[in-house]
Amino acid sequence: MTDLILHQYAASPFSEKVRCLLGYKQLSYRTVEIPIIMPKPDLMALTGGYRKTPVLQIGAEIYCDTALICRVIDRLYPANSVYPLEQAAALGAAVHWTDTFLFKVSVAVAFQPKALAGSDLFSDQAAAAAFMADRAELSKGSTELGIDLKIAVPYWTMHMQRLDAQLSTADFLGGDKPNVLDFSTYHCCWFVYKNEALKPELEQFPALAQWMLRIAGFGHGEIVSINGEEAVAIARDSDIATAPKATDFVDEQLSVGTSVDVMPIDYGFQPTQGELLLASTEEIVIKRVDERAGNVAVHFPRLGFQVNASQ
Ligand SMILES: N[C@@H](CCC(=O)N[C@@H](CS)C(=O)NCC(=O)O)C(=O)O
Repeated sequence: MTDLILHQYAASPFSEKVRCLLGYKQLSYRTVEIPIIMPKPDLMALTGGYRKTPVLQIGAEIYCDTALICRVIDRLYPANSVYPLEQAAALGAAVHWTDTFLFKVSVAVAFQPKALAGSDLFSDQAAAAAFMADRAELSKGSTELGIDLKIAVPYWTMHMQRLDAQLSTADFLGGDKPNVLDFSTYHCCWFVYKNEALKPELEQFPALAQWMLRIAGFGHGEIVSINGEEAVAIARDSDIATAPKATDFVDEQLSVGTSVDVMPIDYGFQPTQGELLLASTEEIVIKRVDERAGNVAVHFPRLGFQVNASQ
């Protein structure tokens, strides 16, 4: 059993990205099933504000956003790395596009009226209304999560055609082995084609369908489920492992020890406040003290986040 604890929920596409990577790496880990909508009190005790799904915990180290979570898993378990150095920049760009733009397109496609008709969540009117209100709050002040279905559908079809063409030449987007782009792309496809009303549309993309079976075949690894309170207690009983470091890049005006707010730049504008431990070109880490979780170090990827001195 590794020390990894994944805070996630079953229907979450970004959680599926990480679960599949953990399956590929054949790891055993713990999971906490977090609520699909706010409030998420145990998660907040750990992140201090960041509310998106999933979050990875290792003791008192809390990792936000799958862009960082997948790198951390790969760094700790480097066998069959999904970050081949010879493609580092190209993959970084492609994965960012996939996890932002393609994900937005997939949300529109997956939430189209014919897909919602058969959904358990949307057949319960009160649950559907609570979900819609929560997601409106999540995207407040942002246009990054919404795109009209009419605009989204041709984009989706175009990319599915390209994927099908590429995957007719190789088993994975990474060639004969998967790389991180396989996992990013998979969670968007999974989100759309796991819906019974949309599944038949996959038939027009046979190589893509075979690739989806290949990724699904990795499984999710070996999972032991714990509850949020247990996870918070693990954080409280652990020490922060990240040492403060004035690295080669610290944002102007900011230095180690500065009180900062860290927040996504796309949606989910709920800041996490803490004391800067590290701000490298790749990662931002802040220390915060929580009354339940004690001292925790909260990590964010640089890409997709902003750091501002607390007012
Ligand atoms: N850039 C983030 C995106 C995460 C994201 O948008 N996750 C969705 C669920 S798949 C979410 O947070 N939805 C709102 C929620 O779960 O409260 C990442 O890569 O982790």
